[in-house]
Amino acid sequence: MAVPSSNSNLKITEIASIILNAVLLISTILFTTLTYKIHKRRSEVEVMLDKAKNYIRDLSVIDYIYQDIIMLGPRNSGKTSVAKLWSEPAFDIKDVTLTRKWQTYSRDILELEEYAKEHTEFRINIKYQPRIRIKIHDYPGEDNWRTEAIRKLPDFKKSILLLFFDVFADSQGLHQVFENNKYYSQLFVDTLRQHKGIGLNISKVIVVFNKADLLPSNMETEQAKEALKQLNNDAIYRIEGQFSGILDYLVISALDNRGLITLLGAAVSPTLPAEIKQRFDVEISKLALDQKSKVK
Ligand SMILES: Nc1nc2c(ncn2[C@@H]2O[C@H](COP(=O)(O)OP(=O)(O)OP(=O)(O)O)[C@@H](O)[C@H]2O)c(=O)[nH]1
Ligand SMILES: [Mg+2]
Repeated sequence: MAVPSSNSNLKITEIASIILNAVLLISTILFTTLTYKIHKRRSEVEVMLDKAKNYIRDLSVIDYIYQDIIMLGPRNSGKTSVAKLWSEPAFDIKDVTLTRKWQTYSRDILELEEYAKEHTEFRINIKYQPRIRIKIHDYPGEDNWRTEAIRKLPDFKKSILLLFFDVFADSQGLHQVFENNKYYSQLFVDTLRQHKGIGLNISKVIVVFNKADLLPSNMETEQAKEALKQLNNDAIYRIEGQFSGILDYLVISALDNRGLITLLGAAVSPTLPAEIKQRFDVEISKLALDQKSKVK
């Protein structure tokens, strides 16, 4: 029987040891190369991240603040004229045509000073540029559109309702416009009451007496406001019954721009976050003053 010699056993052990050493050496080389590459890649990623952070720090994110403004009122009361002037200041209201179906107009009205806030996850200070954007919903002044507008009210959060009244005056003085009373009828109030929860969505209601340019030139705004409330007392009584507490009155003119900025301010300011509201009020008062000085 052949017995393996101790010599050949030694050879096998030597070969195994060489192979093991070679494997160990290759593994070490691979491990070192890989560690080096990972480290290098990590440094590259860190540099890239730093660059990205710096880039983000220099950026200014637009912080849109949206406000829905819903315009109601009888035909001819000037809703579209005001909506157009707010969205295209150079618009000539003589070119306005009767509104046939519900329309919307959007516009960024004011950009306020930048502020910085830390991103909680990335721990970077990000600059925000608050920009106020209005969306005006203009409805034709007919009863079926009034009903449709009320039905849609719950779709908007914190909306502002502008209730337009038509105004007519001539050399004989102010006259009653019956369409106002007809539009803001008992049915108007009943339709509002049918939609429970509407009150929660409406932040402010402004009665807008438009066409102030037709009023006697010696009539003060406050005097005109009281006279117009008196002249439309049935409609006003119904509106007060529904919205007292969140109701305001403004006398404006789309023809000579009187009160247009003040109305815009009154429509946007109530829903703004406190820190933005203060800055907005200051800016809008400046613009309103500027406009007042330009009224013919
Ligand atoms: N004098 C005067 N006329 C105005 C004023 N505002 C609007 N008008 C005129 O009144 C008419 C009706 O204006 P619109 O803006 O179309 O009224 P509206 O409420 O949108 O009417 P509908 O779309 O029919 O519901 C137009 O001839 C306007 O030029 C204003 O302040 N003064
Ligand atoms: Mg219109």
